[in-house]
Amino acid sequence: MRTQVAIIGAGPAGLVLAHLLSLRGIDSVVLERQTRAHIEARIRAGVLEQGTVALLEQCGLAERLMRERMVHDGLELLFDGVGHRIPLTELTGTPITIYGQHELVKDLVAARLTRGPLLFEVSRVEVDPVAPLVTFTHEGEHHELGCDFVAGCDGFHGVSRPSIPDGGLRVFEHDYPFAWLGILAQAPPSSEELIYGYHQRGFALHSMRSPMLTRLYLQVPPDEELGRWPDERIWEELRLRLARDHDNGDGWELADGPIVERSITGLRSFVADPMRYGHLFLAGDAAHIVPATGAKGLNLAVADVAVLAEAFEEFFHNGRRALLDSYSETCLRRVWRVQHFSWWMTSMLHRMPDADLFTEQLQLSQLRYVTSSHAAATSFAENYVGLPLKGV
Ligand code: RFL
Ligand code: PHB
Repeated sequence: MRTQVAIIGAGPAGLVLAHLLSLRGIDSVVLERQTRAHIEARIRAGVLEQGTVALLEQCGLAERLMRERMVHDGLELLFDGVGHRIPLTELTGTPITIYGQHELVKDLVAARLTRGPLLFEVSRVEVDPVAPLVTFTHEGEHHELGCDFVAGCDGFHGVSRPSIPDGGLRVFEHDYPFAWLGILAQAPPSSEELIYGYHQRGFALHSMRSPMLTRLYLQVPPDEELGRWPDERIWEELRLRLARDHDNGDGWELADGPIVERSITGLRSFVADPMRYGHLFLAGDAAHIVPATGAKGLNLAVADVAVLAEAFEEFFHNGRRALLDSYSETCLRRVWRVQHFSWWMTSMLHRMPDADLFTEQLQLSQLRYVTSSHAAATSFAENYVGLPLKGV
């Protein structure tokens, strides 16, 4: 077997890259460890930046997204029992889109299968970033896939990044002393927009997937077990953390319903630099992780592969390597902006386990500033809706 670009991983990064390459007449083979049903049911991101939506639209991947998405012009920061709206569109000219990552993955898989090979349930994937070569097992048979380049789009726990020899990368990391317990519930959203809640008991987030599906998150300890959170406890804690003061409240209540999915995810910041070794290019979560508070991971993954697809085009069509050589630097500028924003938003909104009263007052002061100063709200909003794909 031979192809121009071997793509490891059929998440948003791998699937969007495969599509962009196909539109440019560049062959690729996508290898995915999981089944199709598994990746199409994996509940993850929900917020798409306008730049991500525009790119998907331009390359013909957004037909269902444009029909079914929810467009939000603002979000709410809730603290001291009072909600403060940040009017994102008014401040930046740009709204955000709510559309489930698993819905997007369904659209991307369907598009890919009409244009080129995507193999599910591959195992024993090994990457040689220098040869370059990818070997794997599929339907009981061993395969060797020769290629010009490998795109490592296999997420944080994939095999691409570990195939780089010691010393080939510098890694920057930051762990947070908490995790998120996320649920998807069959209940109508209790607000038209997202609510990010800062509370003495910990952070809570109200999001949604459709007029009948609510997505909610609670800050929990990093080693928390799901078994300790029966449904009643989850709803009670969400009600406490998302509550409003009676004086200012408008009778707001959190609607509940059957919980159809639940999971606990740690929060982490991680950057691999450079995002390249030999003929292997890393993209998306394989190269960097941001805490989910800023809603940026999927958007960063798409931004990476937009840059990578252009670089491959320059190479295959014009024989020029300059864009391949600048790939990592171009992406990392955006990655670090997003790292800072995601870390900053996380630090502002979460309850630190060892927090002193001083830290708490700093958080509250920052929240008051962001929600009362036009300049601070605009800075928050332009980062949240997403800086331009290029030129960060
Ligand atoms: P993915 O989606 O992890 O896809 C990697 C794919 O590679 C496969 N794979 C392999 N395939 C072959 N061989 C191997 N050895 C392999 N090892 C792994 C995996 O099965 C998988 O299919 O990475 P990608 O494409 O880089 O996309 C990144 C995004 O998925 C991620 O950044 C976001 O989900 C992060 N994220 C959010 N991002 C946003 O932009 N907005 C959000 O609102 C948002 N919310 C979230 C999030 C992530 C969350 N979790 C669960 C981590 C909320 C949560 C709770
Ligand atoms: C989601 O809807 O899953 C979501 C929304 C905002 C975030 C993270 C996740 O910051």
